[in-house]
Amino acid sequence: LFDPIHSVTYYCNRGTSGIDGSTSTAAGVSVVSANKLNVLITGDVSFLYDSNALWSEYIKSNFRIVVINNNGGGIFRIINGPEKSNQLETYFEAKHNYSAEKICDAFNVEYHALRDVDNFDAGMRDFYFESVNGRPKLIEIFTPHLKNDKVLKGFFEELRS
Ligand SMILES: Cc1ncc(C[n+]2csc(CCOP(=O)(O)OP(=O)(O)O)c2C)c(N)n1
Repeated sequence: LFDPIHSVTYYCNRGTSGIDGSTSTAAGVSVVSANKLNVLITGDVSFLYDSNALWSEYIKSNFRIVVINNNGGGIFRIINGPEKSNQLETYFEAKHNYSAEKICDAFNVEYHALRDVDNFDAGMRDFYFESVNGRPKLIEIFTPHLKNDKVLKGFFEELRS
């Protein structure tokens, strides 16, 4: 979806086990590349599934997590099929009220939230500063649940044109 930045090394989990261990993978990579900034970009469901990845004294301030919280697995409004099901919200999207902020409290991770576009640039800049206590940082970006798929589909159209 985006041109790669050549100075950045990209890693990803994919396949049927994709979301279960993605935070653990990123945490592990950050431990073995301690002199580099490691940024995990993830969804709310993926983050919550694997939150126990934060149970580690080895992860430090070079580990940063960006959670894009659209309140569920937004992918199921984008791929064909589930959007026609009356089980969409409960069983495909797995809409929830769990809190990334409370998980950060539990694991001593510095938490930030972004709720509107106006604060985006300043919020992201702060997020990339050194953390106060040497611990990892997480920024949660809230996006509108029901607009999310329309924005992404619009972006696909732009790429095609
Ligand atoms: C272990 C595992 N279980 C289920 C899936 C199927 N799956 C793919 S994406 C997804 C939801 C991801 O939701 P979220 O992380 O919030 O990202 P979004 O779709 O909103 O971008 C699920 C359940 C998977 N890939 N891996």
